[in-house]
Amino acid sequence: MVNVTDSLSHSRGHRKKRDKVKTSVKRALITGITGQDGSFLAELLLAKGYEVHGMVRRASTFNTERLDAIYADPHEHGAKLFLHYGDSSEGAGIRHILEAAQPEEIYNLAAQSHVRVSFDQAEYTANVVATGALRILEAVRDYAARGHAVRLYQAGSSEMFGASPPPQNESTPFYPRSPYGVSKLAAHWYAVNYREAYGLFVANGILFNHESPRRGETFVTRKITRALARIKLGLQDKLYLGNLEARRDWGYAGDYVEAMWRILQQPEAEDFVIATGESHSVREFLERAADYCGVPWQRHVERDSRYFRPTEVDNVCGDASKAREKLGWAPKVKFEELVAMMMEHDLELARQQATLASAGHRVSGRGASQS
Ligand code: NDP
Ligand code: GDR
Repeated sequence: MVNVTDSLSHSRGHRKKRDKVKTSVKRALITGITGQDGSFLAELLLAKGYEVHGMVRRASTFNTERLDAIYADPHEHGAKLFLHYGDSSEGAGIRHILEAAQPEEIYNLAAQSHVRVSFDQAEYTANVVATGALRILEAVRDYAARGHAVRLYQAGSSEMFGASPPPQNESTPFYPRSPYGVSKLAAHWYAVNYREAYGLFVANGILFNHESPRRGETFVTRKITRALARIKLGLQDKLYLGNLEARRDWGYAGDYVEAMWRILQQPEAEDFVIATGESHSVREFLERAADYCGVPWQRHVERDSRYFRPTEVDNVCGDASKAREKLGWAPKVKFEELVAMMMEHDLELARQQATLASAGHRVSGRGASQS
């Protein structure tokens, strides 16, 4: 597990040394580094030779599991990943991290990112997602005024389009349908305003849904693949879901973090839609995943009103022509491959759990009925 405090103190000492010997290594700061996208982006940037700094919020349990594969003890020579405690709800901490890390690129990925939860925690979501982005922009504004050349990526969402009919591109009117969507839209416009008012390099990525085996267990794709695998291995019997008719444009997270990086390498800061251009219903995802592992899903899936949203986004499908033309970006992983990749991963996890269960160990069924 990653020791953030050790990493933080080391990074401060590290900066003192670096101030004396200027290097040409690029430094990036990722907020939300412990999330799905943060972990993929950190891997990508490390592979490109960046020194990567991540903001991690304090939790009572380890929350750095997704970083285990790339973490090296900061005391070791040549460590390139540094973690700092911070939270989007606190501006002072963000400023301290900028001073410690001195990044040339910042990726603001931190968010309460669950749409259904945002209806229960609307005020908190606004604080972290909307005002959190504003706090970063204010810190970046001062950091740039002190002579630092810096570029900021703001993680926007197709949820900002909400009820606007597909296909959605950069000119489609916004019509968010949840506190999360409204908060992301506020962050989007803050970013545009700071770009125009202060000449900062701030770019919005408007990303459609992207998934992976690292997807949080309460988002619908992972909830489905994880539950079907456990049903297949006899570890659970029921899967409770909400609206199966909603349509999403699902891509692969590994492809999408490449787009984030390319957005910050452009000569000018601009906003980009990132999507596959193909949409599927939740039902289609469920059917394909169930076919893949041979589970008769109709026998196991039940509907639960808790998972319906007061206002739903019925249909999103992105038009990423601008990204294709200007960034040279195109998604590599197709829908079918994505489902297979996630199913394979969760079948392996379920096999491990079944082995433990058959040896008499207690195996947690946590998450089987969440969000
Ligand atoms: P995740 O939910 O997997 O990760 C969110 C990250 O934000 C985690 O590292 C989480 O920390 C951190 N975080 C949450 N609250 C705070 C806080 N108060 N202060 C600091 N950090 C916090 O999201 P994804 O990786 O899927 O998404 C990354 C970003 O992209 C998010 O902003 C999301 O809204 C946006 N987005 C995602 C899309 C998708 O399909 N995945 C599509 C479009 C936009 P912890 O690990 O401790 O919970
Ligand atoms: P979304 O993703 O809301 O699009 O936001 P999610 O996987 O939560 O929902 C997709 C669709 O599935 C329907 N659904 C269910 N959803 C969940 N979570 N749980 C269920 O049991 C369930 N049953 C049906 C939902 O109603 C919805 O229509 C994701 C997040 O990553 C955001 O942060 C990001 O901005 C957007 O994608 C783009």
